Amino acid sequence: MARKMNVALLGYQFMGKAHSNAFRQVNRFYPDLGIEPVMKVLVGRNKDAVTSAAAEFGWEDVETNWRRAIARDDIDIVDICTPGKLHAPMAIAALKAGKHIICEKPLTNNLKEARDVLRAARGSRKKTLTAFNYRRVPAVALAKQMIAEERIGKIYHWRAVYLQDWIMDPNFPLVWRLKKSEAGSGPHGDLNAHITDLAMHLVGDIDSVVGMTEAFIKERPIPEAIDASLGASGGRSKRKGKVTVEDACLFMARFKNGALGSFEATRFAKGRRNHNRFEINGSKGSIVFNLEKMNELQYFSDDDPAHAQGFREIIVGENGAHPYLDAWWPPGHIIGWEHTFTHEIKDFLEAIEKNRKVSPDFHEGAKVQAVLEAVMDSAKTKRWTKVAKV
Ligand code: SOE
Repeated sequence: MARKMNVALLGYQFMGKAHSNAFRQVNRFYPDLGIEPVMKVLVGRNKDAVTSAAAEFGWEDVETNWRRAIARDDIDIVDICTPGKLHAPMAIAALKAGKHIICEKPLTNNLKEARDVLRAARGSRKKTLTAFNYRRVPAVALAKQMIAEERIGKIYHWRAVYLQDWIMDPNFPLVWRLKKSEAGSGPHGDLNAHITDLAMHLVGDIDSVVGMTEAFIKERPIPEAIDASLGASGGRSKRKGKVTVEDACLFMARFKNGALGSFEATRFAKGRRNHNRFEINGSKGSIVFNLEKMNELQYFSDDDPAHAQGFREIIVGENGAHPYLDAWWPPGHIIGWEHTFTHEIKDFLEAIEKNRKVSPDFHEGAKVQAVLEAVMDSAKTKRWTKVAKV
């Protein structure tokens, strides 16, 4: 009989929806975890909106005060899916209340907050997870396995881009993701965070970085003003506010093991809706992953005879052979983006049940934060910058 653990989910927008779906699915496809997560309480400030989200996603109860939700004795797991500025206070409160915690990425808005979270985590026996979901794409997990099997040999290069285009219209409003006080940074914390985590997961720790940022559109319509002006100006607000984050951030890195890396995150790559791609070149082979074709992994091997060499496309869908896929469909029946969250929750619950480490925990989340911060420092000073120890 699985033991029940009650979950409080803070936030009900995009990530709240993705995590809710994962909590709902996880036992249906991984029935032997030993834990049954109970979707106990969904938390949001607006009572009507959170109530209707709870009904839609399948949560038993709602709460409009996150401190009250975290303090509840019947809550075992806190899952943080709010804008970045709330991650640190929520994670610290949940650690103090002795809960297991999942926190969306980036762990915090800056390195100081990440250190505060780590301080609060000291001595805690509870599990923490920074929700870098792309580690849980089966093709990425396969890349990790193939690197460990030494199929590509010594790694020389990491080359990654994470490209989007959703804010290219200058009339796109000044939403929270475009405010430093809310989001900490722009695509750097939002997208470079993902590819930095993947780089550290697949290649290793980063020693030093040099980066640059640019804000292409400096002012945008204020959303409240758009609402107020609906009708009068056809939904176009005249009142504008300052964009306080970058629109693009590129950086280069030296890994501690000698490999060289390049990273690019932008919201100004026309036509690239969610283009998360990396290439790794080693002494014996190369690996390429592209989220838009997430069921495939490209692999070049020196071991192939010269006349048959070339990049091959592995369809990552074999039960028994490929990570995570036993639980889903027959071989070759592909899976999607939402499955990565189910895999994440599955690994997290398994770690609680078996009392083993789950990765990336808050310490690893803070290490990503240290890299992001070094890049921002370097963009200001225009110098190579050492990544701080955490
Ligand atoms: C928006 O840029 C976003 O939703 C990110 O916040 C997610 O982490 C990424 O997976 C998709 O794009």
